[in-house]
Amino acid sequence: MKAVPVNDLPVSVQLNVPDGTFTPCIEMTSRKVSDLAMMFADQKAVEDLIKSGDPEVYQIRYYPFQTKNSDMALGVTMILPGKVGNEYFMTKGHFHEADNQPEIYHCVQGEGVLQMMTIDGEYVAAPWVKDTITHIPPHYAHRVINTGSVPLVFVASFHIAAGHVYGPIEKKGFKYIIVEKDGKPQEVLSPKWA
Ligand code: M6P
Ligand code: ZN
Repeated sequence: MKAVPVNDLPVSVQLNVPDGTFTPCIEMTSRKVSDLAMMFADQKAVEDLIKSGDPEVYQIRYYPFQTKNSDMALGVTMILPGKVGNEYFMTKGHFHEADNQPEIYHCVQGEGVLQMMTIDGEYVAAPWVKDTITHIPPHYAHRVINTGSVPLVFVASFHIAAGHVYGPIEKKGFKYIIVEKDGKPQEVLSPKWA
């Protein structure tokens, strides 16, 4: 993430819910299937999608509210509807680097699942609809999955000092994956945990 401008004055941004954009915005990151290739169970489907144009899976917009002595940040993520094989589009998912750092996620559009899991595999899945707000305590990795047919948009509030750790999720993923079965989302044990 970019170097953070220090600003001790109040800041407001204006969110456009349908596409998850807001103004002004400091940084936008786009993640494609190739950026989270190792996260999906069906590696053949990953390869085929990359060959056929490597579609975008989600966009993150970021605003760090860095003052002289505080470090709140805003992240708005828009996950497109879609699947890799039969597994729904999702964020990479991460732990926080600092072990005293929680986060609040607010789903403002769409439907899906917020998966949370400790490093020991203690797993909690929160079903998400518009305006579900979830507190993610310290030590829980977090990933959002879009199981609906419109972009899922969620607002995240966290401290910049929380940091992101992706390694354990890249290696082992979450205990369960969410796949479409008979037209509906279903939670099944991840092959990496079987
Ligand atoms: C939220 C916040 C960000 C995070 C983003 C996408 O906006 O938690 O810190 O980067 O979601 O999640 P990930 O980094 O796991 O792809
Ligand atoms: Zn986080």
